[in-house]
Parts: sequence; structure tokens; C-alpha cells
Amino acid sequence: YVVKESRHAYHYAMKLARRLRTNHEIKVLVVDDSAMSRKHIRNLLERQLYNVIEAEDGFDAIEQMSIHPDVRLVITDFEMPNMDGFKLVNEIRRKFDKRGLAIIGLSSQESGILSAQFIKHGANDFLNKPFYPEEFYCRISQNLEAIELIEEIEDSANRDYLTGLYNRRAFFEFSKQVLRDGWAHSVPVSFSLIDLDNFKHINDHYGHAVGDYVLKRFAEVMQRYCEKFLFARVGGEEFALIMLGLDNSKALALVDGLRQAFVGQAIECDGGTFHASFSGGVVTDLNSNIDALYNRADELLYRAKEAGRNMVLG
Ligand code: GH3
Ligand code: MG
Ligand code: MG
Ligand code: MG
Ligand code: MG
Repeated sequence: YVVKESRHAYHYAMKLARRLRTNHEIKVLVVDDSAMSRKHIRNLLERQLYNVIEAEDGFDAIEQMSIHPDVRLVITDFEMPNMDGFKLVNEIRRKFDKRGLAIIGLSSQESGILSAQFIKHGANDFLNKPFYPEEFYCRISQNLEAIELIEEIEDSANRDYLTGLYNRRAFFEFSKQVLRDGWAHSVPVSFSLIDLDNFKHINDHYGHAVGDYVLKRFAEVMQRYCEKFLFARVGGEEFALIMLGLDNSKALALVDGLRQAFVGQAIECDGGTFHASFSGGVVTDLNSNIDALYNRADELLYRAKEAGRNMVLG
């Protein structure tokens, strides 16, 4: 049984997921003071199965954006009462996350300066009315593809290449918000540090590829057991987990369940069949910062190693 998994498997899966995303999952906000113009654009978009919502002016658009945080594309007219297209684009860029949101400006004025102005105010693209449907569709799919590509790149910067789990940098970044949420709601925050046992031996005895395979198998078990929580590969064979809302005994039970599940599965490879294990520490606090939690969990982890490995201490 040869362990031969493509290092590109993860990226391939992401690409596939992207291709399988259908247009009806993509929400487009059409902003125009002319009901006829909105209807025309809606029809074009719905022909391609996009999920369309409408706003009749800038204020309405801002409100719709707040109600629908999953809008991926805004198509906005320039000449509108109360708030023109430039002002709206400014407001959207000021109020909402720039990532994952494309804006296309529209105008019936025959002025080349408008497109430059729209883009200066934060739009991604511009179209003159009237337009050919072919051009409309091209601009839309190009802009949506561009934001998806950026998201994909951002996501892979947060991921560990081998396991697909979050990496150390992402873990520390995201942990701030998780801890803030815990403090804000006064719920217990449990933190666990996990280190695979005798990993150097696994590498030396079965080979580095088998070591990699064990890491992937562990990551799969972790994904199953910890899906509700923030977790990551924070080092070579070291993993971290923040369990918001679990007190120490519940967190300990979860990590020990993870340990049993991992130890219970046989690893089969060319060199034979074996069982891998890990040691872990679990600490709980209401208001510690991530570094304090990390250090305390690391101490418990060290004690678990000293005490013979394959155990979780809390
Ligand atoms: P302990 O039970 O005390 O944790 O012993 P250990 O052998 O697991 O600990 P040690 O820190 O001595 O060794 C960790 C090893 O993990 C050393 C390193 O080569 C290996 N390692 C780190 N990252 C990877 C990886 O991505 N793939 C593989 N195959 N091995 C890795
Ligand atoms: Mg108008
Ligand atoms: Mg280690
Ligand atoms: Mg180790
Ligand atoms: Mg070690």
C-alpha cells in the first residue's frame, strides 16, 4: 500500500468546488432609479440564473447591503436622486468589506470621464448604457472570477499546504476574534495544544511520506471532531484548538475523544501497520490572552509527554 497523494489534491478540490458553484448562489444587487432599467438588467441576470435583488436609490442600496451581507456584485447607475453612483460606491467601500465584493458602474452619459471617475471612487468596472448583452455578461463573469480568485489566494495563504487546515499565522489572527467573542459573552474559553507522539520515530522507521500521511489522517480526525471550533496546524506535528463555550471537563472529554479516535485507527503502509498517538494539554479560562493559554497548555503537554504520552491532561 503505497502512500502517494498528490500535493495538488487540495488545490484541485478547491478549483472543482469553484466550478461547481452555480450562479443562483451569487447575489447581485441592481441599483437604478429607473424601474424599467432595473427590470431590463434583472432579466439579463436571471437569464444566467443569478440571484437578483434591487434598490431604487443609494440609501435603499446601503440598506439592502446590510440586510444581504452575501452580495457579491453591485451594478449601479450613475444618475440617481439623493445619492449619485460615485457617492454610493464611496459609501459601500467605506461601510463594507472590500473583499469578495465587485462593483460595476453604469451610465447613459456619453462621457469617457465617467468610467475613470467610477473606478477612482472604488468601482471595479464600468458599462455604458445601452450595452450589448454579450458585453454585459463578459464584464460580470470577469469581475466575479477576479474576486473569486483573490478569495482563493487569500484562503490558501491561511492554509497549511499538507493538511488543508488553517496554518499558524491564520490561527493566531483568527484567535483574537474568537477570544473577544468569548469575553463578550462571558463563556468559558478552552484551549488545547496537541503534539503527535514519537513522530521522529515514525519518520525514521517508515519514511517521511508515511509521516506526511499520518499528519493528514490526524487532520481528518480533527476536522470531524472539532468542526465547531477554531483549530490549526501550528507546527510540524503540533496542532492547536480553541473551544469556545466548553468548560475544562467538557473540553478535556472532547480532546480525549479525539485522541481515542486517532489511536484507534490503524495506519497501513508499505512498512507495516501501526497506530499513532498524541499527547495534549487543555486549559480553560474566562479572560486569558492567547499567549498565556498557549504557554499553560504547553506545560500540561510537556507533563503528558513525561508521564508516558498518549494522554491528555487538563
Ligand atoms: P515527542 O513524542 O516527544 O513529541 O517526540 P517527537 O519525535 O514527536 O518530537 P520531535 O519534536 O523530536 O520530532 C518531531 C518531528 O516531526 C521532527 C520533524 O522532522 C517531524 N516533522 C515536522 N514536520 C513534518 C512534516 O511536515 N512531515 C513529516 N513527515 N515530518 C515532520
Ligand atoms: Mg438614473
Ligand atoms: Mg513537536
Ligand atoms: Mg511530537
Ligand atoms: Mg518533542
